Amino acid sequence: MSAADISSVREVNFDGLVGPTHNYSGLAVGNVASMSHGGLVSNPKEGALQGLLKMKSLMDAGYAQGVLPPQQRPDIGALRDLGFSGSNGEVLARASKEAPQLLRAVCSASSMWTANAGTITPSIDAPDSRVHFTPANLQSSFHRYLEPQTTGCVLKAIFRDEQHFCHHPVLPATPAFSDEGAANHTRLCGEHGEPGVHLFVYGRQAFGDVRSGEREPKHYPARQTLEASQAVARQHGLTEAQTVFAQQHPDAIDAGVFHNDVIAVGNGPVLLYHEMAFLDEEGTLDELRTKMASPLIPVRVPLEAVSMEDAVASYLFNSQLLSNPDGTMTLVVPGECQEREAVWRTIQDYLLAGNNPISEVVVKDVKQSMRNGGGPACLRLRVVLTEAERAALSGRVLLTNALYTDLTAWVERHYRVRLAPDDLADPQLAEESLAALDELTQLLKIGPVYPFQLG
Ligand code: SUG
Repeated sequence: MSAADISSVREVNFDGLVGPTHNYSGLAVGNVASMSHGGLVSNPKEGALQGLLKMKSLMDAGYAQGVLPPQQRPDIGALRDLGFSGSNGEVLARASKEAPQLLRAVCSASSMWTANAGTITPSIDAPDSRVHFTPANLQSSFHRYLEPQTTGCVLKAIFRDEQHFCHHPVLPATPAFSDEGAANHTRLCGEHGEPGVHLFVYGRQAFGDVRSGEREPKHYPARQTLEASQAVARQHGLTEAQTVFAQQHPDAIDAGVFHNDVIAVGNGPVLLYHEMAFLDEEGTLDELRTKMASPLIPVRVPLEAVSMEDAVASYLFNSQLLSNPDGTMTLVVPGECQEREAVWRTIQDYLLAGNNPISEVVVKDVKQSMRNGGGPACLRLRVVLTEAERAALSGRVLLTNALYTDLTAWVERHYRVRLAPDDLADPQLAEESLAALDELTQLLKIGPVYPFQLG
């Protein structure tokens, strides 16, 4: 890669649009917010507009911002696969009566959390100098297991140019290869255009002897396996020198940290993490330091400053850490961080006042998503791209003022302001949703990606 190419490299945050069926169904075991808000009435329109406002304000601040469409929900095809038959209305009515938990699952708008869409390796780190993609199988829960097929179609529609982009198959959807994507993957480097080291964090090991010192959570599931992370790294051609595999602390998982991105966030050389993030904290940092070409800047938040309860409730570590041209960093935190005194104090007195590149904190209201356990960092998939790769994108997916205006008007036209669990069986909701998505694919110019469009 030429020097010009390297300096043109930018991180693009692709945020997931909140879908028209966004609701609170309490579907995610081990995710405290989802479990405690199940049954609440949601406001899909407000959720989508909150997400769009976050995207717009980051675009206005000069960060590269992309957008990914939601999925086709309700997934009536999934209900048919499970034996429900008849017209769409009959399928929905029967599922609502006989298996309401299945109906709730096929209506989930969980694809908004694009940090779980897949794992991406930038071309700078790949042996063939292409950007590599693996959609996550999300096999730990039924509602999320329904996502990877359409995710793969969407990624292939946008990153279509084979000269620049390479797509890998989803890992086998079985517990041994349980994969939740970029939420458990952090690339650390100097500048974005310099070679990176890939930190893969897993919750359990599926095969072989458990490594000495390893433990597993007792209450909540570990969603990422070592074997899944290793397979993704292999698919992308990453070598041992470019990878670090670290076990997540099992006590953190039991406290509600269902992904690493609920307790750590990294960008460039900075790794902001809670002391309970890794089972072997020192070993993980040492290995990163040895393998990275630039010095690692660890920013450790101790338990005495932020309790696990505060970390999980505030989502401080699910913030977006964004690089600025002058070498400083901006932390985009959810509004909930202001509601917890210890967290807000830590941000002011420790993060902002500390000896680290974080120089600004920006607060965003993404409450509709937060009530389901999705903060600012869950809502985005980071893709590091050169200028040539950005130019090779298909579709109208990089946010501009015009696209923001179009998407906001689209949400205003199609979305409901109130969705209670009982509304999910309404066949009208399914029709509204399809009409909205059909229009969206035209607006984004990505061609057909949904089952109802592909036939
Ligand atoms: O998989 N919540 C999602 C939240 C994912 C957040 N992503 C990251 N941390 N990267 C999950 O637990 C809740 C759906 C419901 O209960 O209706 C849900 O799926």
